[in-house]
Amino acid sequence: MPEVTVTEHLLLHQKLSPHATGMFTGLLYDLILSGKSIAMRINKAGLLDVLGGTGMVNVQGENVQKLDDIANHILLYRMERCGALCAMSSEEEPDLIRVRPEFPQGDYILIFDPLDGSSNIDVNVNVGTIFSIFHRPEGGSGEVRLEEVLQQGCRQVAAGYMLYGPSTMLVLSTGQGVHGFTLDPGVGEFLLSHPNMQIPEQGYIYSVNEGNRQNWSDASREAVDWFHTTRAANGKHYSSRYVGSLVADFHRTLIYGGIYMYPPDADKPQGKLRLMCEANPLAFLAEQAGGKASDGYGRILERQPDKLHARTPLFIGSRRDVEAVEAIYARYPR
Ligand code: P6P
Repeated sequence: MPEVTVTEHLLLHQKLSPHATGMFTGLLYDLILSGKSIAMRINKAGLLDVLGGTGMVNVQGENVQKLDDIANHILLYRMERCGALCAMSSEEEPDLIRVRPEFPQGDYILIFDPLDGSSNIDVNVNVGTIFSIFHRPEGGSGEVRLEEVLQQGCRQVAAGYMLYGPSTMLVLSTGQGVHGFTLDPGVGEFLLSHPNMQIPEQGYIYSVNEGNRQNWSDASREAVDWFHTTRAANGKHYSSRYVGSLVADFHRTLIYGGIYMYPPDADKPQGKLRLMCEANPLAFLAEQAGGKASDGYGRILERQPDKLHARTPLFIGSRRDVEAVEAIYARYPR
């Protein structure tokens, strides 16, 4: 396969929206540079003093790992200087971050989870950076207001993730399909390796933390039990796979099909996953790849966030597998 870089792919193969100009490719350049920097630290984590926790607890109530903090600060530093943003939101930061006036301003808004799945770092399991990109609403000027950031996921102009695993990958959509790029460490470039990624219409893998079963509602139990008793796309029974890193579980689902589920439970009635920095970007990718993403009752991309760190239940993957869950939930009142 000829070596197609991300920039070439965007400029030659993606009819970027008219107002994109070079600002978007500039945004992506600095996002990719941040990912390479994070990947370099993760690949040597065992040799640097970057494993384990910081002893801090973040706005999510989660223990902050050292690499969470490193990844977060790499992205905040780099992206504030990229010249394409007016504001950012990080899973690790309680409040909206407005680009300071001493830095070049742009019209894009970046929302990210700097290092998803970081509880797995100490055991060398895949982790990733998830990002969501919006345009500031038309006519917005002066200090960015929170209302301008709290947009439905269907208004994203781009979304994707960087997956730090056996190879480092960038999976990206700008609204014209989903395309995967693999980092060639020899040249330091992400090169097109997975053009036009498509989720199979039905899969043979379901992915959920069944340890939460005792806290699920009847609807959630029935939805998960469906995958215990229904014949999968391969004519056999469904297999269960759960990495515990959303990016890794989603990436497998994107390629092999099937479904990833994080139902609400008694402890987390709105679900655990964050709408804006986890569910929305992956839902954008899932739909662009021919799949679906639901909260059990409707499209993730139509949920209206009421706050930066809003949570949501998530059922995402093959269209027929997600629809099977929605048909079960439809029989239970909200
Ligand atoms: P549990 C990681 O903290 C994360 O946000 C996702 O990456 C992952 O899918 C999920 O939480 C795992 O949660 O409750 O199964 O450990």
